Amino acid sequence: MSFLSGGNAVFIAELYARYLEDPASVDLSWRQFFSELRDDPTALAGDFKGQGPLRRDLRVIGAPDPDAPPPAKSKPDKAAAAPPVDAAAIRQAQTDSIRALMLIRSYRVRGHLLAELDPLGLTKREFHPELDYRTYGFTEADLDREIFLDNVLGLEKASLRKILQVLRDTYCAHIGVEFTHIQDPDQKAWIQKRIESIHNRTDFTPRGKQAILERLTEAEGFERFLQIKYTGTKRFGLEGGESVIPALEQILKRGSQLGLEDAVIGMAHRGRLNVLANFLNKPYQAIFSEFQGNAAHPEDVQGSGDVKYHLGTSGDRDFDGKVVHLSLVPNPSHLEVVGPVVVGKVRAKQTHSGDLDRTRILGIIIHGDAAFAGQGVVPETFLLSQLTGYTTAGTIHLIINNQIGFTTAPEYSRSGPYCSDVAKGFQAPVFHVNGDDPEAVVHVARIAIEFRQHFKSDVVIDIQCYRRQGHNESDEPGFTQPLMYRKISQHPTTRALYADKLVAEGTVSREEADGLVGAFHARLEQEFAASKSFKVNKADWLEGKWQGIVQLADEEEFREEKTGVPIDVLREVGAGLTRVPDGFALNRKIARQLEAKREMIETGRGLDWATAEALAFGTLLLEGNPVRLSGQDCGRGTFSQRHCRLVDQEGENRYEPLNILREGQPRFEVIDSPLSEEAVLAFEYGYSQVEPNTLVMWEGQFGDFANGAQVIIDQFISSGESKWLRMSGLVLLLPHGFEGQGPEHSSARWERYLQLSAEDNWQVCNVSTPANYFHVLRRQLRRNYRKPLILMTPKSLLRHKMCISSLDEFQSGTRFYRVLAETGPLVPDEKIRRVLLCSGKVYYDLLEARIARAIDDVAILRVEQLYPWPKDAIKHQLARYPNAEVVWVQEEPANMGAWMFVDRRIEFICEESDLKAKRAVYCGRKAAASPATGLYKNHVLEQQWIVESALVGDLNQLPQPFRRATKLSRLHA
Ligand SMILES: Cc1ncc(C[n+]2csc(CCOP(=O)(O)OP(=O)(O)O)c2C)c(N)n1
Ligand SMILES: [Mg+2]
Repeated sequence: MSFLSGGNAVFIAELYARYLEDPASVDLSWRQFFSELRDDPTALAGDFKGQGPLRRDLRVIGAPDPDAPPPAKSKPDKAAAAPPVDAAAIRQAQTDSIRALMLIRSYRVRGHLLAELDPLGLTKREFHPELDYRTYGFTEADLDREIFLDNVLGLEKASLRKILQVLRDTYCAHIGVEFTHIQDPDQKAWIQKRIESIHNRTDFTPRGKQAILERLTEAEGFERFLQIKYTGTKRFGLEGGESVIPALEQILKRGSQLGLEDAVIGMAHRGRLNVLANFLNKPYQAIFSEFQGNAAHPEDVQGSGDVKYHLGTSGDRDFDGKVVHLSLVPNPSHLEVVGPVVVGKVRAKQTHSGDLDRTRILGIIIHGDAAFAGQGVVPETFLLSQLTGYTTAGTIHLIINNQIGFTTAPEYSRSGPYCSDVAKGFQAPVFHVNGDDPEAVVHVARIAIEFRQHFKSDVVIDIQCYRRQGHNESDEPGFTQPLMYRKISQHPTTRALYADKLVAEGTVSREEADGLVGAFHARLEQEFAASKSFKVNKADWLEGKWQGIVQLADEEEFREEKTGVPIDVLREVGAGLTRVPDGFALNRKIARQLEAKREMIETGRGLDWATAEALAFGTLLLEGNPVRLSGQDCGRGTFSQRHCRLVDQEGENRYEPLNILREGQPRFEVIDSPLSEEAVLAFEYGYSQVEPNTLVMWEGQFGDFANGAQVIIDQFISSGESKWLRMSGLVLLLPHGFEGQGPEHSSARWERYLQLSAEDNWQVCNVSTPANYFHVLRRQLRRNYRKPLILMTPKSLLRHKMCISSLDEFQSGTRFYRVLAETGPLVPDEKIRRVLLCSGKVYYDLLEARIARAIDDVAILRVEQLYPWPKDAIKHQLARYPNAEVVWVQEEPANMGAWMFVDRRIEFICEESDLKAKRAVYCGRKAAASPATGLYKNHVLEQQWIVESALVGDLNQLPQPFRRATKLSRLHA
């Protein structure tokens, strides 16, 4: 029993009457409750604005409106004219109205729980106490008494029976709407009005109904055809979820009327071929040809290719004369990770096509029910939805909810009632709809796109359906869901049910409905015959913004890009970096930093890391390339080094010097990301695929946190070009270096990137000078191809006295060095006793110790780019020291860092060059489970040991890197 029932109801009715006469006479909590009770949720908004619902509420009992103009003499006030009624009748009418309002409100909140959503009828709920009129104090005897509603539900007054009927039609038929969790009163009111005004149903024209039937016929016919021609071949068919096709159609059709011009779509395996063929109009022949084992792209010979249910495509479609460009993003098997890639692409398109209000370009993500509920990247993606640096003004999410994930039933897949529940935390409305009612599906699709275009926020459509076959077409679903599948085998298809309905109501004849099936089948037969000789057109993936960019064909190692910049441009940027608007209250420490920068530029000496970076950004901007950096706290910089956004100490106004270098320059976008790695990195990857001429960077707070985005690294960044022929120039900035901070903040685990390196898939660098950093960043955009750049970035070197460059090293004619050669004053090369090869920060430790000990017969070479392996450059340098021992020095444990990657490669060089050294000796920490010690003292001892051993140790005595360490020491055998 509810607190609103029985005697309570009478008490509340009295309270309400008092509230209506004088809102201040009741307690605040009751005041809020009563104001919410009203039909129109904007009532609440009114409250916020300090005016509010009260005036309208007064009308409920016919009291005069205090603000209304005086009534005309001839038309006496309604209340005044009403015949006198006895107190008991008034009480009854009030109580009825209140109870009815409570009931109505409950349907708005919970009606979806009784909606008939499951085509199989397996999960139908019949009763919910909050949706039972008895809960509110009504009895059966009250069903036919007229209740005054004052236009709530569009009814002036109605019997309880009628009210219930309208509520069930609107909230409990084939559509269940969850929207009362939305806090924005306008959005809530909009949805309520939109669905209540038409009882949540569209009356389709006969032509509209026929169009739906046609789409269903194609969706079903395509799967059936594949089933006949390629029985048992995996295709992850859509059968059972065919309504998705007319839903997508409606989103675009209505969308095009509301300004939509471009949609980027992401989806998983389920129904993908169907969406490609029947929605994106990929030629049926092409798909059949792929089933026959032919390559999807003519260039496939160069890449690994991918299975057909992962491939993407793009093309234009015409909706009543309005053209919409569509693209389906290729995706890996890893469910849901394509979502943020889609959103990143949409953002880039919006930004660079001037879609200022973001209504021209839309992201659509199609999900599976189990994946939507289970994968953490889903809420991470929603998280980006309304953030300034990432928003795309809302994505439409379509869940193909076939009530199963592989063999796992919903009760084992999630803890909440709906697979979509996570979306509610992000204020998205959720439309649950029965997939066997295609008109209802199209109806909600229409509302969804209208909502998105109007409110610019995410919407979820949960199409509840079933999966007619096993997980794939060779799976036996009866092993695990025998009852469900018995039911499915007897269940007519969505198309058959809809055709029956249209025949019964006389919209089409039986012959017409069957004729559609036959005609489509005949068309597919023709396409099938033609597929045998199908030739793929040259793919157009390097057109548009990618024009002029080519695939890397020759050896990266021998390419040299002009990345130096004329001195006057460097000075212009330098001056801009230190400029501060008049009246800007600069933080005192920052003021000192800017002063130091100014001096660096003026004297041309001592340029540090952050200045080099800013010069790289600034010069690219002046050359017409936008720059986008996103990552946690990257505006200031994790190590307080960047400060590319200055904050006024008085008003907290923000100022970005790089955005005001020169009039008309492109945008420098620096975004402090939310605390997500996976979705943010995926987003930036998507962005980089749209914008080859923007320097797009993602920075990890510390390099190790990139492991939260490992999926994106494995599935997209390292392998995307090989699988899908899509390039990306994305840069990953990963703070790395052993400085005694413990196991977590030392290693960016770059061994992982090195292990993934092959076929020139990307570049892995660990540069050690500001100038080389400047050049490696600029190189990204100064090449005629694009490859991701994985960059280990420093921490202590940001402020290291020796880690500086001179302005000369940035000027025209200078370039990036893959290997930094020894320049120290040493004995002649042939007398060099030992060559230390290393990468990154440890170089400075070695150098300082060498100077301190006045050693002159040990040379140190820095490998700045590990992949593509600069074999020639290293060979060239090693050849200078024919009599030297070769040592690889690293800070990381032997099973980490670059050792395993370089060991054999150095050996090949020694062999090829006929050096005295046969291979490199390892000098570094022993293999370890955890990257670094948590005890600072031990760290210092370890570091000293490495440096000492490298410079003067007996190489024969060095511990075996992979022999088990004793408890006492991580270094000594
Ligand atoms: C991250 C991830 N884990 C596991 C799998 C293996 N897998 C492929 S499909 C699938 C079930 C997906 O269920 P659902 O999301 O409901 O989509 P459906 O196949 O039912 O359309 C699973 C577990 C995967 N592809 N990705
Ligand atoms: Mg499923």
